[in-house]
Amino acid sequence: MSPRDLMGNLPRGKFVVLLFFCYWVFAVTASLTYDRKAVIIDGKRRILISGSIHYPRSTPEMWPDLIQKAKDGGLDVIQTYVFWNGHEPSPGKYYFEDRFDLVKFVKLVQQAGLYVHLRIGPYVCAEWNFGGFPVWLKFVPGISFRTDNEPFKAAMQSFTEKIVSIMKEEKLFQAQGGPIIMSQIENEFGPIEGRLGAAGKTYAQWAAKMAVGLDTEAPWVMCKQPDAPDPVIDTCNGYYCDSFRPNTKYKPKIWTENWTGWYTQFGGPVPRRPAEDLAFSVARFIQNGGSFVNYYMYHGGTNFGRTSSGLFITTSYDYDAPIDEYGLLNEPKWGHLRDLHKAIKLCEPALVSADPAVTQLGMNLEAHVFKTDSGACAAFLANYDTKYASKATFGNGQYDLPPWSISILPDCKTAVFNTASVGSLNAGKEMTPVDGEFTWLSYTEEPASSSEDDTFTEYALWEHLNVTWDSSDYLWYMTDVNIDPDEGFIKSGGSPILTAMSAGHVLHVFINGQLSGTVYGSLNYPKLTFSNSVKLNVGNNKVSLLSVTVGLPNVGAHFETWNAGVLGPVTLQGLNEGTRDLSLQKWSYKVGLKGEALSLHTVSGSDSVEWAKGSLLAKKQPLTWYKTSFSTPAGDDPLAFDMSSMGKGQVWVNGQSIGRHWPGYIASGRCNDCNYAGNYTEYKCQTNCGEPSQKWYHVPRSWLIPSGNFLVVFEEWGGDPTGISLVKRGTKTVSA
Ligand SMILES: *[C@@H]1O[C@H](CO)[C@@H](O)[C@H](O)[C@H]1NC(C)=O
Ligand SMILES: *[C@@H]1O[C@H](CO)[C@@H](O)[C@H](O)[C@H]1NC(C)=O
Ligand SMILES: CC(=O)N[C@H]1CO[C@H](CO)[C@@H](O)[C@@H]1O
Repeated sequence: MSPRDLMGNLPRGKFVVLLFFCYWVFAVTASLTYDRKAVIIDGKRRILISGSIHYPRSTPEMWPDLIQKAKDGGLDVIQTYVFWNGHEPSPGKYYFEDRFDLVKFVKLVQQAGLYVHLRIGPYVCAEWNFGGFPVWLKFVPGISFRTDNEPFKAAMQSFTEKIVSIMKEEKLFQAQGGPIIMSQIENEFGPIEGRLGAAGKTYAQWAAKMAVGLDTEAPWVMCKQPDAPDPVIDTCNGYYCDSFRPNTKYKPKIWTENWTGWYTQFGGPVPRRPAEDLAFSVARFIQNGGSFVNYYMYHGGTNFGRTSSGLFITTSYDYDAPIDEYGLLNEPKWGHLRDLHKAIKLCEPALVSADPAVTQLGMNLEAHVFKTDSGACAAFLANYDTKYASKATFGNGQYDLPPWSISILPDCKTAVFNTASVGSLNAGKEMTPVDGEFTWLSYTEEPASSSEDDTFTEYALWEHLNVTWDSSDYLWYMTDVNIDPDEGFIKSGGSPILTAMSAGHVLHVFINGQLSGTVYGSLNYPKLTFSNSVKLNVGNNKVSLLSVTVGLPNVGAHFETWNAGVLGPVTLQGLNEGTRDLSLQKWSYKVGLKGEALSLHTVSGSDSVEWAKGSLLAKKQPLTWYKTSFSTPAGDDPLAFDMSSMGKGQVWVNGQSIGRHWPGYIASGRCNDCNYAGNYTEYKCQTNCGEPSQKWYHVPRSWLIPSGNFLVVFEEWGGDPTGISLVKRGTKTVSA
C-alpha cells in the first residue's frame, strides 16, 4: 500500500505520512498531516507565518540575508513560485543555475531552520513574463493553456514531475527530512474555471489528481479553487481573508496570498499598504480561526532582464514588502509585523486547541476568545470602526482600541500588541549619489529598412510574437511607399496622414530614417494607434515601424492567444487616390535590433562598432547605445542607477541585464492622503504621482567587480546619458 492509497482511505481527508521504506534512515520519523484547525507537523498543530520570496527576483548572494531577515521577522515558512520559463528555456533543456538555482535556495531556507511552501504551478501569474510559461509552449501544435487539453496537460505534468523529482532526489520534502511542508498545483484557477465550462472543471480535477499522484507526502493546495478535491486544500488570496471558509470542515484555513502592497506598472503610481492595516488583516484572519498566513510579497525584489510581465510591469517588484527591493528592512512595516508575529505565537497553544467564542462588546466591537480545557486562554479585541477609537470592557479590564484595530491578549488579560499602534521606527528611503561622473560613448543605429535582399517578406502584417517568439522586445515592420510627383500634397506643400493600428505595446514610427513619432499603451489598454502627418518625398519612401513588447501577458483566460504588434490596418490618407491601404502590400520583417545582434552589451561585442565621444556624443537620439565603465564604491550599501534623464530601453552591467528602464513614463494616479483605516485597495495610498513610475534601477553588488565595470544602456526614444548617476541606497531613521 502506498501512502497515496492510505490517504484515499483515511476518513475526513486527513492524511498521515508513514515512512514504510526509509524510516530507518532518519533519526526522527517526520510526519505531516492537517485537520480543520491547522497543519500538523510531527504531531503538533502549528500556527504558521509564511512570506513569499521569489528566488529569481534577487541574486543567490542576497538569499542568505533575505532569509535571515525573514526569520528575524518571525516567519516560519518561505513561499516561492517555481518559474518554468526560467527552468526550461527550450523543450527538455533545463536550467537550474545562478538565480534559478532552486535547490540551493530551498537548502538555504532549510539551513536557516525555516520551512518551504513550494508553489510549482506551473502557471504562476506573478506579474512574471507569460505567467511563467515558456514561450515555446504557445507554439506546440494544438495547444490550449490551462484547460482539458492533452498537449498542455502533458507539458504541465512533465514539468511538475521534473520539479518534484529533483526535490525528492535532494531529499527536500519534509518526510525525507527536508523543509518542504506544502506544495501548490495550478494557481488562482477557480475564477476562470467557470468561463471554460466542463473542460475547466475536468482540468482542475485532473491537476489535483496528477499532483497528489506524485507522492510528495506533503499537502497540496490550490488557491482560489472552491472545488479543490480531497485531499487538496483550497486556500484564499486577497487583501483580507477572514471570512474565507475551506470547502470542507476538515481542512485548515490557509491564506496563500495576503497582499502586503501591490505592484507598480509603468505609467502608474507606486502603491503603499499601511503597516497598521496589514497587521489588522492578519490579526483578523487569525482571530477567525486562520492558521497559515503568507505575505505576498515578503521580499518582492527586481524583475531583472525581460522577466517582468503583466504588460507594463515595472522592473522594480518592490511591492511595498516588509523587506524592500534592495534587501533592506522596510520600516515600520517589518518591525510592526515582527511584533505582531510574537504576539500571535504567544497565543499559539490556545489558538490551535480551541475554537473562538465571539461576543459583541459594543457597536463595531468584538471579542474573539480561544479558551481551552487545560486553561490556556487568548483573546483578540477588535474595533472595526474606521473613525472612532473605543474603550472596550473585557473581563475585569478596560482596553483602548484605536479605529480599525485589534488588540491581542495572549493570556486574556494583558494586551501585548495593538495592530494600529506602531512601535517600530519609521524609516525613509535615501538615495545618495556616489562621487564621480561617467564618461559616455555613444553609437546610434540606423532604423532598419526594407532592401532587395530581405529574405523575410510577406504581403501581410504578421502578429509580433508569432515572429519574435519573444527572443527580443523588438520587431521591425518595413515597407516602401512610392509617391508620384503629381500628388496634390507635394504641390501644396502638405503632408499625408499615416495611420497604423497596433495590438501593443509600443510603436516607434520612422520615415526615411527619421523618428516621426512614438505611441504606447498601458497595462489596462495595451492597444494603440499611431495617426499623424508624415513627411514623404517624391519617389520611394522607407517606412519602418519598430514594434516593441513590454513583457507578455500573465493573466486572463487563454492569454496565450493575445496578440501584439502591428496587425493593421496601416493606411495613408490624403493622396490623389484618397486613402491607400498599405496593410496588404509587401512588408519585410526583422527581429531585434542591430545592437542586439552584435551583442553590444558585452565587452567583446561592443568592439564591433565605432563609438562617438566628447562633443560628438549623441544626446536625445533614438536607437542609441551608450557605454562607459565605472568603479564599485566601497561599502556594502545596495546600489542603483538613477535613470531619470532617460526615456525607455534596457540597461546591462558586465553583460547582465538589470531590466527595462522607462522613466519617460510618468505616473498618473490619485495620490491622496493615506488613512490606514478602512478596507484597503491598491487605489488607496498611491504615491509618486507626476514622477517617473520608476527612476531607480537596482544593480546587485554581486554583479560588480572592484573597477572596470562595463555599463551599457540602450535608449529607444532619446535621453541624455550625462544625467545618469550611481546612487547608494540607505535608510534615514525618523521616529514614528
Ligand atoms: C504567423 O507566422 C506564420 C509564418 O511563420 C504565418 O504563416 C502566419 O500567417 C502568421 N500568423 C499571424 C497571425 O500573423
Ligand atoms: C470592508 O469590506 C467588507 C467586505 O467587502 C465589507 O463587509 C465591510 O463593510 C467593509 N468595511 C468598511 C468599513 O468599508
Ligand atoms: C486574480 C488576481 O488579481 N490575482 C493576483 C493576486 O496577486 C498576485 C500577486 O500580485 C498576482 O500575481 C495575481 O495576478
